Amino acid sequence: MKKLNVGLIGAGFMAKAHAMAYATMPMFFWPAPAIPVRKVIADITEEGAKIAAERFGFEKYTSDWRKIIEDPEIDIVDIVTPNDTHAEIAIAAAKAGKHIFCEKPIARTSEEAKKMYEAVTNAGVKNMLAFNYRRTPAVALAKKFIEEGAIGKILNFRGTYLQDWSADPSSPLSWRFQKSIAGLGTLGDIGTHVIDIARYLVGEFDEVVSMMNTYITERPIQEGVVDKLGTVKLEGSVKKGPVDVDDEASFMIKFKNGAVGSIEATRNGWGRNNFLTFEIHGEKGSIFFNYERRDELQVYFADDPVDRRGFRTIYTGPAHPYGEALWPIPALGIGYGETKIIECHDFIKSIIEDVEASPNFEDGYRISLICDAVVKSAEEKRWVKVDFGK
Ligand code: SOE
Repeated sequence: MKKLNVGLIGAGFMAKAHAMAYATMPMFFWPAPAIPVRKVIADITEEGAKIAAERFGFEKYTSDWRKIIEDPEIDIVDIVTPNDTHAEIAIAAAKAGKHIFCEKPIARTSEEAKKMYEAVTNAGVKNMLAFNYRRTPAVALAKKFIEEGAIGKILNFRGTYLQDWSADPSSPLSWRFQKSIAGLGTLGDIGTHVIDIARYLVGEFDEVVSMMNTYITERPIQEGVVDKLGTVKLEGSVKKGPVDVDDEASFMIKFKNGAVGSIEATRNGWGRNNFLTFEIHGEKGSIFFNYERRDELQVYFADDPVDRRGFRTIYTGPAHPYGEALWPIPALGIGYGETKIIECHDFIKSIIEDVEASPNFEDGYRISLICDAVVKSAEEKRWVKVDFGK
């Protein structure tokens, strides 16, 4: 069976998720499109990279990501570093002819995203962005129902992504709160996941009107760069630094196909953990999904007999998208790991079959342009058309 050598750049939370997916993908999807080989991992320090190689099962390690780009053995460069490094690494990898898998959001700005999109297009390499939630079987099932016309023409999409890990002011000033590294705050970090799902299920955006808020304007400065996602609290007389990104973004949407919708994203919503939800109303029914109950898709079909109409819950399993590769009984449990395994499978399949991966850098660039419109609307307090011609 064909093998593809992976160079993973970064060694944090996402490195764990991606390494696990490379290791286990062929155990789920068999025959696998190809076997990913965990060849080299890069971290900032030699010691960190050595530990990461041992922990995540990589054959080699380096503290210089450029060595991975220059390595003729490497087929796939996988970028799991903070947002400020995505463009430089991806453009170098494209020039070296590597296929690229990159964590979301694509970059800090649409200008960087455009350069990345142009680089992969010029190089003709496969590229994919890790908007993994669309790979949840229940979300793919929603897509199937919509495409089959089961809920008719879509009228309205209501999406949320609510977390609470930054609601506490003593959560440190990690890179996610700094514009120079992250680009955007909540909008870029998790709002983009819902934008990806809305584009996947409903279609392209046309106009937005938005509000953006920063509730906690300074946070305690932490030592080191590792983002602990609210698990660490720095209290007392710790020095503080400014937060220059959004904590919350809420916006309404007009889609190009005439549907309307709204998205709310916050990392300051106490009690909400990974509350990524959508409710879609169509002319013939409705669909509801909540990632915190990700084995379930709720559907309502208006052509059911009147005396038995109501939302019903479908537990995803072998009969549903990706089901044969996963677990043999519905509700045995889909997790974050499974979404990453499916994502890894779909990317490797796109390389082997020589077809475009999805969502790719073009999608990432378009999502960046949508974010530009959301930011502009919040600043100018008016509806803004997304400028896809930029
Ligand atoms: C933090 O908000 C975060 O880790 C995001 O960056 C991920 O994309 C999301 O899946 C989980 O939460």
